Amino acid sequence: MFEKVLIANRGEIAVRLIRACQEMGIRTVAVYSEADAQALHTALADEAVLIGPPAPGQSYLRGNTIIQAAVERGCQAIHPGYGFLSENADFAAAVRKAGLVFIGPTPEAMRAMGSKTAARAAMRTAGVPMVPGYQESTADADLLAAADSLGFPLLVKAAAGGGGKGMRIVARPQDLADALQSARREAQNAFGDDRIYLEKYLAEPRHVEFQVMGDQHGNVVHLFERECSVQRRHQKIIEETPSPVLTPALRAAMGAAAVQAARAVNYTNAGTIEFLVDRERNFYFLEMNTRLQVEHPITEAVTGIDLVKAQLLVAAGEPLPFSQAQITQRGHAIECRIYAEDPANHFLPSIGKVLRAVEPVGPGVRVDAGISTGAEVMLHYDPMMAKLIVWGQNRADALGKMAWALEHYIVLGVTTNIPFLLAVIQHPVFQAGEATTHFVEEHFADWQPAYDPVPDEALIAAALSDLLEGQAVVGASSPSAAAPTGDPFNPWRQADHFRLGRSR
Ligand code: MV4
Repeated sequence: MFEKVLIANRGEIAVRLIRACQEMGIRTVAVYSEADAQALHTALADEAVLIGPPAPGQSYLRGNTIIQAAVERGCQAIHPGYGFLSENADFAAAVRKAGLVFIGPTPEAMRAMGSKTAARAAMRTAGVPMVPGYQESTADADLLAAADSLGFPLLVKAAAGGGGKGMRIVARPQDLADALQSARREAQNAFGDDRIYLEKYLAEPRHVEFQVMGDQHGNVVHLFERECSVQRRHQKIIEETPSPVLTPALRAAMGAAAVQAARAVNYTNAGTIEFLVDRERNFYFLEMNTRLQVEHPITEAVTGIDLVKAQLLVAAGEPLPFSQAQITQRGHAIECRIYAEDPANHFLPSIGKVLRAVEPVGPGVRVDAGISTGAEVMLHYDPMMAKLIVWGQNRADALGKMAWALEHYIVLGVTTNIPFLLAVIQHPVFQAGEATTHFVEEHFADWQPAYDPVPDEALIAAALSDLLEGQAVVGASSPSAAAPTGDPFNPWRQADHFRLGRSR
């Protein structure tokens, strides 16, 4: 096993990766930008290396700087987390070239799945069900001709795409030419690649993905599904497992297809096969994510498997520590993404200092937080503060626990989407397990919070206590004053967290 690993990320995922390493006796090296000198991940790692200014392009995206830090600090491996360099095949190749292990798939597997059309070609060969489409040529004339036999409505997609960029729904033949042109322009701007292809458009699908894991000895398993239909503008908000829409037979078929898909590209380490499920419960391969995903904790909750520890094991060349038959789903898990954003104002990020964050604590409740009391929500980075994960015996139990946890998650100083999340999980359509990918736009288009979740008195108290803490450091006359307030290990700081009753 590795002795020392560099964590090439920040925020909650960096903290989560460091914790897994610590539990396995692996030393960690954090990298941090000038904006993250006081960040939790910087403090928790055994060592920390400053890699540049706040802008990601000058810090967390500088692959060569990060590799150099790993070599200089004597690391054997780099974990990229999600986002930033995690799906950059050139970075993975450079890590390997530097004599280090990239904790993730090979650059070859990343490239095979990175292009959506290359992935579709590989999946067709492997016999994985796919949305009917046309990608044999990328010339406008051929696409126009192919559209007639595919039928309408159809979807124009970017070959280099993902995440909905360069995507156009076309309802009528006469609209296709314009859509091709504007999709090409958007794809060129977003990916530097204007190649596009066509797919039949599925109305109101469900988004169900399967977690897969492969080792370097030819073993590939799946760890069941996550349903991610509750999203807003291609940003996932709530994920759950098991999916309310899968039957045992469908689950088995999709799991087998996911393993087949991963095998087709000799996949190693953790990955996710995304599917769409239509109203008739047909399923179709959509794309593969070649990284550990944000929502991985719900899979951990129902399988009892620590995915990051498994990633470290297989990256070090060990066989998967579990067989397919040993992986089972137990109970139900839900994740809500807590964002510092204002649902009442176009979901704009709410930047500034978090005066107080009081996270819910209880059996079956897990909070993976990157931004907590004293931290700053910055424009440079994703405004996701934390992931709130609950586990229950069944879906009703998990839903009740999530409502409780959201009601007891108190954040002062920035606005959050917590009231919005509560409204979403309490909506009858979500409660019935019937939410499609169109659920949020259909039912929450102009949603406004019914109450102000933060009483003025609480804000004043938090601001005052923040002010007093600052003065106490200068005065240095009590034990709490002796330690710097930025120190996350300062027990005096933890002890004065307070709870507020909330009214609905
Ligand atoms: C689709 C689709 C319907 N039919 N493909 C959106 C992002 C990109 N990764 C693929 N996406 C979709 N592809 C066909 N043939 C609907 C979507 C889609 C979607 C997919 C997953 C999760 C959320 C979504 C929201 C809107 C549209």
